[in-house]
Amino acid sequence: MTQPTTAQYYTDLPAAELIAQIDRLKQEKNAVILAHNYQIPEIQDLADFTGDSLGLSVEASKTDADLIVFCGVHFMAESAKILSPGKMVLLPHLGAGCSLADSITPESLDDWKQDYPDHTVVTYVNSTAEVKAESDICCTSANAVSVVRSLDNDKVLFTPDRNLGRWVAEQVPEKEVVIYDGACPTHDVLRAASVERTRDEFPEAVIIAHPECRQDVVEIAHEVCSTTGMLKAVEKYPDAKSFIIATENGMLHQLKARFPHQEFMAADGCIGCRLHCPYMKMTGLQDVYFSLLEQRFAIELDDEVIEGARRSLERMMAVPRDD
Ligand code: CIZ
Repeated sequence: MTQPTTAQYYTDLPAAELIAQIDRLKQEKNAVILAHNYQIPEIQDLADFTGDSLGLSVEASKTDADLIVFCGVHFMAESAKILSPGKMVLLPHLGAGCSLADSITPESLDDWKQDYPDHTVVTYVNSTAEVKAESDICCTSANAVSVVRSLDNDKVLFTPDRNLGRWVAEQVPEKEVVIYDGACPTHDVLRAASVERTRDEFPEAVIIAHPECRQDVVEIAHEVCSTTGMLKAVEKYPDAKSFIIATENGMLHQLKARFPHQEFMAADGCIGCRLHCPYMKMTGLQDVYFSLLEQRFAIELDDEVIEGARRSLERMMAVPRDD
């Protein structure tokens, strides 16, 4: 088969025309476009739904769309496929991976489980479908505490994010939580000293941090929550003028759009230059256009993997969210 070249995937259509073409293709193919809160503004504005990875996958499963275009990273599109196995799910940019999800493989999870045969495996949704299938239950940043608390077993293996795992363990001290050594490099790079520097400029600001941040950051935050939780957290402070946001900088776009009268700053004090996930920023309008035009790149998963991963996700969905 002839490999397509990059040139074949380039069009000089201006942005407004690309958006019109995307809209036309979307109607023609009965597609729904999902954008994670960390995507670039143009993609968030174009999407039918914006949100966190699980919320988006659930929304898409409720639609009668034949095609789901997931503007996010690979594991997110996999979650959409797991919840909608009968629909075609497309990831517009094949390079959009996730360092955290890649930090654990089914083999490394299996090795780890051998050392802790009596523990229940709780896996953050930022993981591959194969790893989810090898786990007992999944969790998101919005329900991790409730999921761990809900378990009958007092012995838990938490994977793959060590920061989220530590945060959960602190809140559920009655359980023994053994934590895998993975992290999201975008969140893990942030230190409390950078947040403090931002706060020096805005001393009244409310600090909202994602639980994938390190302990020193979480300790100085007023609120610790998922990206969906951040939108709800802001509502709790109607009189606050400014907020310092410790998560990937794409979240600022959602917050500014929903709360135009309040001010939102990236916690790294450099307009989000460190809180920037290169994978989340790979998808552009051209990728979405070609994705719809040529139905690429379709997520393919073995039935067995879908079944195992779906079981772990459904067990989790039976537990109420924390936010
Ligand atoms: O799973 C997600 O959507 C991520 C990466 C974060 C969040 O809190 O929404």
